[in-house]
Amino acid sequence: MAAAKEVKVPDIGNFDGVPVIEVLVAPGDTVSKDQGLVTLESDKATMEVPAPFDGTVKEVKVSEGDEVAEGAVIALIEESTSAGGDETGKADKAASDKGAEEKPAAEDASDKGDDTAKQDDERKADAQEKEAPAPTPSTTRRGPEEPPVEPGKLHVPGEVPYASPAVRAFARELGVDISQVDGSGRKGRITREDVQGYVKHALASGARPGTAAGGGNGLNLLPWPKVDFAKFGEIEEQSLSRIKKISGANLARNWAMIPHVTQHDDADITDMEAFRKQLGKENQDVKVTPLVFLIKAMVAALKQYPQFNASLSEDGEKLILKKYFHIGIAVDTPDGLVVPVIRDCDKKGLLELAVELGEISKKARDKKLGPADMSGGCISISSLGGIGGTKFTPIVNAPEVAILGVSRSRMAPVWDGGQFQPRLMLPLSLSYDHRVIDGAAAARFVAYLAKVLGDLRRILV
Ligand code: CAO
Repeated sequence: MAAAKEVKVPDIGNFDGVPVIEVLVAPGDTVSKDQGLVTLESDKATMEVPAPFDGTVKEVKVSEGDEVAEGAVIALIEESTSAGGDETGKADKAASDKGAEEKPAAEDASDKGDDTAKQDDERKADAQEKEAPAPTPSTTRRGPEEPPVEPGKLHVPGEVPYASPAVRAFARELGVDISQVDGSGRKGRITREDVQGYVKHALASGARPGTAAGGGNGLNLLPWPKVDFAKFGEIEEQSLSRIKKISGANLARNWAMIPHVTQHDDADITDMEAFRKQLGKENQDVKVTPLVFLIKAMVAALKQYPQFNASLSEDGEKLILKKYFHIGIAVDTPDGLVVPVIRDCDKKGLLELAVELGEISKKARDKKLGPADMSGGCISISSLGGIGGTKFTPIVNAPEVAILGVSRSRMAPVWDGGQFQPRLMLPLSLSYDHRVIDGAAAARFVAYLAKVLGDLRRILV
């Protein structure tokens, strides 16, 4: 019998303390290669840590609510000697994949029926509470191991709220800041119903989830219209995907908190397009689209105007200027929008970027992107050029300070001083954070981008 091997958290980018939101296996389970063992959730995404080989789980080293970093041991697995894994393993995988894709922990609990789920939840929390070591101030664990509240005492804002990981996950999905929710459970524990009640109250009072109900940083907007659409005709309800819920909350925050302005301009890409076509003919195994030229032009513009390669500090007091050139690319997937990042674009050639763009787009559409793939971006490009449109106003991807929207190129008559010439024009739309970028700087930045795209030799300057 082979000795059990340690399975560790792989490279998840520059993240420490990433919460384990779901443990998908238990000792004794048969697992097959690539089957998810645990689910981690950073601010950007959720990802599963997969089994590196077929085998049997001997020990699980983490619990829901633990926080982990690269290299942390997740489980001990004894590698199976038979190749290919057995049918049980495959069935387990199918079940766990389904669970991971379709049912966050919180929803699992709710599906059991409110009472049973609530009792299960209470029992689990109680058991874990008894087993948990005495918490210390430096502890990095979260969830049920957090300090219990005195009997009967409700949560006071500012204190660490006490809620199970399932309830926390549920609150996160709804964009609710759990520290704002009062707990009605035993010892002041926050229950799923408390979160639901908070959202209902927030909606009724005009505030949105994630803001203090009826005040705080709430925008004091009218309540969301409540309409019985079925009264007007046939309808069908569809749940939003997990990506849509996460990106939706981010987009709403960025739209509400960043004073956006969008600057439009056109680049003459007639010569660039001729070169692109030539490059495509010479390298038929690589798809070279206008986007890779935009990435290179973006690097040149960021070098020329460094305040666009920057982020505001959390307190809004400082600008953090970046000396690297990592560019986020908005990718449309059936589940929603994701923004993987291509790193060190200044050091890569057009063909290398084209290959990488193809790889990350595929990875995004195959739902294989992890937090590391989506972090560290300096500025984003959202290209709808392959689809159509003349202009649009993209939303800045905080904490970046600008985003470039690209629409479809078109032939247009351009006056050359003596006559009109047919030129291929590419519409550019730069949305920027007006707290950081002045309108004149944005106009110069986009004009420079257009100049580089009009004469690619400028990339070398
Ligand atoms: N003008 C004219 N044609 C364009 C173009 C433009 N600006 N940009 C791309 N095209 C062409 C390409 O050359 C390609 O043509 P062929 O099929 O003849 O080779 C075709 O349109 C399709 O391109 P593509 O979309 O597959 O490739 P891309 O490199 O341009 O974009 C990717 C890749 C992943 C960014 C894109 O597929 C995508 O997902 N875009 C949507 C992004 C999005 O949803 N943004 C909105 C976010 S909300 O702010």
